[in-house]
Amino acid sequence: MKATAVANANIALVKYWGKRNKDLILPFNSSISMTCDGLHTKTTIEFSDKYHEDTILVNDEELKKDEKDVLGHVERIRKIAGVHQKAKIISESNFPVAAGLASSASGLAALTLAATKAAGLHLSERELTMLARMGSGSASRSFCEGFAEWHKGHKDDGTDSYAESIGPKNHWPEFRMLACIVSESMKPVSSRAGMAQTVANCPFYEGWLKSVDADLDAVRNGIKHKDFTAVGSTAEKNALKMHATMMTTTPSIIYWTPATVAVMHSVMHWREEGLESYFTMDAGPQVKILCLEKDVHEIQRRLESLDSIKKTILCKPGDAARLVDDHLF
Ligand code: 2P0
Repeated sequence: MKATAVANANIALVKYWGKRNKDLILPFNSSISMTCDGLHTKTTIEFSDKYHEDTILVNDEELKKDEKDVLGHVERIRKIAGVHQKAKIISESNFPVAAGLASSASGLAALTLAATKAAGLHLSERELTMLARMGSGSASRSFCEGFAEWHKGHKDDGTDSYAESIGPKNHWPEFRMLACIVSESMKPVSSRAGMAQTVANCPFYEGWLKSVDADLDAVRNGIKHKDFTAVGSTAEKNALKMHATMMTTTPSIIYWTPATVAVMHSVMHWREEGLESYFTMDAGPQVKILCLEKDVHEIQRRLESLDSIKKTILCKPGDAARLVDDHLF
C-alpha cells in the first residue's frame, strides 16, 4: 500500500479568486492555467499497520496542523477507500513553497494521486480533479496536461466542478513561462485567507466576477489558435484585476514588493521596444513572465541587469500528474 506520484505546479492565466463553497472548495469563477514542467512536487505515501499516527515531511520538515489541512485530505481519501491504517508521507518540491509559486497545487495533486493509488482506489482523471479540488482548488488543474480549465460548475454538491485539459503540451510547445523569484520568504497572507477576505470585503469583487467570462473566452480561444498576443495581454489584465480586488479589500493585501513592480515595468517597457512579453503574479511577490521560446534568451539577458531577481525558473507546458515507481522511502 505504498505509492508515489509527481505533479507539476500550474500558473493561472485566468485566476481563481474566491469560493462559493468553502467546504467543498467550489469557486465563484472558472479558471485557466498552464501546467508547468519546471516546477514539480513528488510525494510518496504508505498506509500500514506499522504506523501509529499520520506523519508528513514536506521538504524535510515535519508538517504539523496546516491551513490546507493536508492530513484532513488524507482522511477524506481513507474514508472513501475504507482504509483504516495510518500513513507516512514524504513530499519534496523543487522550488520554494508558500511563496506564490503554486506549491499547494502540485503538492495536493501529487498527494491525491499517490494516496488514492495506495488506498486501492481507481478513479478517472475527472474524479481525481474533483477530489484534489477539495484539498486545494488549484490542485485540480495540475492533473491536466498542457493547458487546463477548471470549470466552476453550478451544482451545490460540486459534481460539475472539475478540471480538464484544453490543449496538450505539444499543441503549443513554444509557449514559455519564466518565473522570476524576487523573494523566498513565506507570504504574509495565505491565498486561502486572502481570497476569503476579498470576497467578504472588496467593493469591486462583483466587477471582477462580471469581467472574468470574457477573459476566459479570450484565453481559451487564444490557446486554441496559438494567439500569443491575445493570451498574454488578457492574462496580464486578469492578474492586475485580481490584485486590484486584493488591494481594495479590508485590510488590504499587497503581495507586491518593489522588485515585483520593477519587473512589471521592465516587461511593459520591453513591449514598447517590440519585445513581446507579459507578466502575471499570484498570491505572492514573484513575477511570471509569459513569452515565446524565440524570445527567452533575450529576456533572460535583460533580466540579468535587474539586481532584485534572485533566480529564474523557465517552464513550458508540462505533463499531467502521474504515478512513478521510484519511491522517496
Ligand atoms: C490561481 N491562486 O488561480 C489563483 C491565483 C492564487 C492566485 O489558486 O484555498 O491554494 O487551497 O483552494 O488553490 C491559490 O489558491 O487556494 C490560487 P485553496 P489555492 O492559481
